[in-house]
Amino acid sequence: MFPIDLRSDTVTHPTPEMREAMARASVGDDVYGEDPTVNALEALAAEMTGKETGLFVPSGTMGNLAAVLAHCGRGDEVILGTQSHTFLHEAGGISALGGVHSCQIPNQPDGTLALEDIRAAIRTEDIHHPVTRLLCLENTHNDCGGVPLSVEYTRAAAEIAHQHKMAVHLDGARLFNAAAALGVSAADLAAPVDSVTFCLSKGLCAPVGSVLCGSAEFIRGARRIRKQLGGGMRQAGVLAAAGMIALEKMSLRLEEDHRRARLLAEGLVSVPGLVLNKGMPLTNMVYLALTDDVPISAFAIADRLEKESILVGPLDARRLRLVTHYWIDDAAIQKTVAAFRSALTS
Ligand code: TLP
Repeated sequence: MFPIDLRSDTVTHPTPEMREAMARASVGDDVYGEDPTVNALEALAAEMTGKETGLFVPSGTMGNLAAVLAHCGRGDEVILGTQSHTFLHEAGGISALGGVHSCQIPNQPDGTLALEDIRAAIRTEDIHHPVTRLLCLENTHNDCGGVPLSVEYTRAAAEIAHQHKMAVHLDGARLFNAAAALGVSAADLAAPVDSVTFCLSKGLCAPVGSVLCGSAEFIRGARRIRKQLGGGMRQAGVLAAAGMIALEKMSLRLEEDHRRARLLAEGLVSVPGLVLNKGMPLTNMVYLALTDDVPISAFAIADRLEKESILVGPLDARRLRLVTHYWIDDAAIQKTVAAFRSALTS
């Protein structure tokens, strides 16, 4: 029996249909551009994000890294949020491997970067300054609670960047969750930006992979960088086959995960000692905090739940994150709420 694994949507296993498609996939050497399934996936990803072309990469981290390195040279500056995944959780790759300087500005609680902060962060022409080359946004914004950023906001932020001859990259690891939550298409959300990464291996359930999309010229550069990073894969069609199902089918069912995240949040706030510290979920993430009177830590609660085969993600001693996905059903939600209640009241 699988545990009820709410630590992330990255834990999703491929569906039986994906496993069958993986077994049947036509493959070729993708570094030669000869894997038909990868080519089909890249074309579909480009179509769904409204971009010219796509590049299959092993992870969201590599997609963001290849994008930043394709947009920026050594010593150039990227503006990104203090709570962004690229700044917090990608091991400093953009500076370690690309020599790219980061200018971090605060994320607002809704995941956005204030437009006036973006304007103020753009460097003036001065020999002492790095050149501000890129703005990075994240949608949905993970650390801000899985919040979706609207088309209007994305357009306004991108307009500022473009006025200053900067490019805009969108970390859309959960772009399809944002699209489902806002009732718009992924292409609508990506239209204002120059490049976008989205992940197949999170809520979309594929075992491995992300796609970076942008103009043909940009992707040519990113393809070389992927090779430099060691991310050129060979018969990757076995992975891309699962990615096709992720895009064609799994992208259509994400509202179900969002409904369950709300159900989970509603259940958990009825448990004494628990509060939602990033508000009611708008997509698939529930961020919880313990009230001051709770005598045990979030780590202790996670250990206790693990004994009942329920895995949750403590972020620090007082906060936890729970993420819903395809393998979490209504019964799992009820069981999780009951387990929290017994951990906190007995
Ligand atoms: N996020 C993971 C952890 O790394 C925190 C998670 O469990 O949520 N962008 C965003 C917004 C992400 O949330 C993630 C993964 C990535 C990029 C990186 O994707 P991978 O794990 O495929 O490198």
